[in-house]
Amino acid sequence: MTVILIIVAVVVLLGLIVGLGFIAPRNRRGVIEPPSKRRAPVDDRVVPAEEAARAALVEAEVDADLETRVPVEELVDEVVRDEVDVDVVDEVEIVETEAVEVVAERPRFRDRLGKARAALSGALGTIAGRSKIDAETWDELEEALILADVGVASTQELLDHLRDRVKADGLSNGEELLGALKAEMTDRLSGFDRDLKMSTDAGPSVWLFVGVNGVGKTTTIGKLGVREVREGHTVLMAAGDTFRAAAAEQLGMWAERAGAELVRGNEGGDPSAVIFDGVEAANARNIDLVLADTAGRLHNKVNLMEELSKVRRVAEKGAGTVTEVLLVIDATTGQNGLVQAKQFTEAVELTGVVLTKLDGSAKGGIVIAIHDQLGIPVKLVGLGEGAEDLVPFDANEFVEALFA
Ligand SMILES: Nc1nc2c(ncn2[C@@H]2O[C@H](COP(=O)(O)OP(=O)(O)O)[C@@H](O)[C@H]2O)c(=O)[nH]1
Ligand SMILES: [Mg+2]
Repeated sequence: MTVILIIVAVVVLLGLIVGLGFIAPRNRRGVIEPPSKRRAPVDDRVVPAEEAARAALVEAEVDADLETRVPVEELVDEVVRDEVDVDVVDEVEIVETEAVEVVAERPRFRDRLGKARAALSGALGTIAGRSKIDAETWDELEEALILADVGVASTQELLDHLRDRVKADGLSNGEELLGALKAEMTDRLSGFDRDLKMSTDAGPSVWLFVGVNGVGKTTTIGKLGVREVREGHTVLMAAGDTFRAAAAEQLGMWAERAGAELVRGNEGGDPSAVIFDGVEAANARNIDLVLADTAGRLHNKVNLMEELSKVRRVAEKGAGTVTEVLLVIDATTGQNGLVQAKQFTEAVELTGVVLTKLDGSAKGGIVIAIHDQLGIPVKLVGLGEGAEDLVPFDANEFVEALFA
């Protein structure tokens, strides 16, 4: 009996010990916390993909030596592929836009050159009425040409040539003299290649726009973007004017209108970096053409010219080819435009001129001066502020309009 009691006591004791052993790991509420629900410790080294891309882009910001920098194409490519929200990437934004249909109606020189024509034709009208060509006729013609912005040098060249013609062809009155002047002007404007070139190599073509502030660079890019998209090209606009944020906004509006893409940087950022990244983004997306805007002012002229030389070099460091460097000149600034052109040719080799605002108070003669004195063709002419108001320069049509 005692033995049975002892066995029972031992069994009860063992039971108690085992029972307590099960209860011990439980918490007060009796719930076992599954290990999977436990919070992982915070790891500061884990960064979201967008932030990583952004950090990489910021790191890759040009200013330092571009030869040794991280190749941006991979980064941009990654940004493009990951469709990162443009707001997240504050170093380079790639903005997608949709094409908007624009009704094309090309303005004519004759209709828009009102002021230019008035300047010349008033004076020429008197000359046309002369029955003989004498010293007075030559003086009047010289004055008319200078007033029409042809410039002193080109006016002298024109007059010398006309004197020869008068002798050689026996011209005897004002009307014949003007006929010879018209022919000579047309001749001086002929023989230039005014086509805008596309690269035949792989990778995008880059058209760079330079010129002082306010001449119409951004507007010209916008108009041209509309035209090129309509003609079947894919276009990316690079907002290389980082001087003011508003400049990128203005280009952005044109990009939207044209159905082009936009790459922009931060205000005050490196223009070369923005344009380089624009070219790489265009390459990654098989875009044909990059229209690159630049600032028209910096702290001083030397800075601006150095900046532009760098932009020109850097624009070709990646996959693209610079096929046009277009100087934009405001025709209303007259001979000052020629001075600007001389300065810009020292910084970059120009392939052509865009002469804007010929619809304004411009006198038109600057066209002759640019061809004569610089040997650079005017490729495009701005005849207004609208999308359709950019036309290819046509020598015959232009001279006809001046004399009409
Ligand atoms: N009338 C006229 N205005 C123009 C023409 N091209 C540009 N503009 C205007 O000139 C001003 C300056 O142009 P913008 O493109 O901002 O010049 P940017 O500083 O060189 O980029 C704007 O108000 C344009 O609308 C043109 O061909 N004719
Ligand atoms: Mg601008």
